Amino acid sequence: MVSFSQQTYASRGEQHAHPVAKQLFATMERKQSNLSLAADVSTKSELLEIADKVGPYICVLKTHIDVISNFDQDLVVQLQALAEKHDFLIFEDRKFADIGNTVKLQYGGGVYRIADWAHITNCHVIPGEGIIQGLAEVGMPKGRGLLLLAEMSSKGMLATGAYTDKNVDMAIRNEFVIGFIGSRRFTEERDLITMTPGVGLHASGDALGQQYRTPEHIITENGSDIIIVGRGIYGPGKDAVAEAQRYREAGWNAYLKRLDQN
Ligand code: BMP
Repeated sequence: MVSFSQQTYASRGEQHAHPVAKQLFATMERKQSNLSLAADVSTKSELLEIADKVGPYICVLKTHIDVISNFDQDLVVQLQALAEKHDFLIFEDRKFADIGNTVKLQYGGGVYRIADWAHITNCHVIPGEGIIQGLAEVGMPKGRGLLLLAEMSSKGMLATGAYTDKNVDMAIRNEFVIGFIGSRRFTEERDLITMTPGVGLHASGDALGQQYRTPEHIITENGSDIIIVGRGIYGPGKDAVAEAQRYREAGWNAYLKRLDQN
């Protein structure tokens, strides 16, 4: 069988059974973008502004909704409108990590009601498989998808070896799971999408343990599918639109190069 990383995003989308994965692959192909923006800004207006400016170049907008100091329901309404306008999916990087019953409450309710607006969210599997089942009870009926944090990008991270392997096993047997946060392709048993944070063209890291690798390393060499970029796009003194264009091109060229290696 041809490895999933040797197939086009378009054909993977056509074959995929999960509605969110299908939509994501189709969006990537349509926009020729495997770039996700990590929009870690702290106010409603900043988030809406960057989503509107960078929206045309990304396939996924990744949010940390709990860092927005003046969050309200209108923010979500406007984010959804921008997702329609610019054709991207919304990924709330919530990193759930509690028992199944608690994450159900956190995902479906509370102030943020994440399951109502985020196409994708993610979790740690540290509590065991019940966390996936709890999130699936809320997210599956709404047609949402889940990523497992099989690895992290930060220095000294503990998600390695047997723990990473357990993530892969759980992902394969849970249809709510569409993929991973991690640095590479993890399995050929099922088409699970890898999204990789810690991507930068210029810096090697930050003062708090973040580590950056290039799009080419992540996409061409490691077989990951989507690059997640934050400060590389909107950091101090940067022209966010120009940087988003640059990362989109770098990510897409790395994907074309991977296909060429067939
Ligand atoms: P930046 O490109 O500015 O370093 O941002 C990276 C983003 O990806 C942040 O939103 C962070 O929460 C997220 N992230 C990460 O950096 N490493 C991981 O392993 C998992 C993440 O979600």
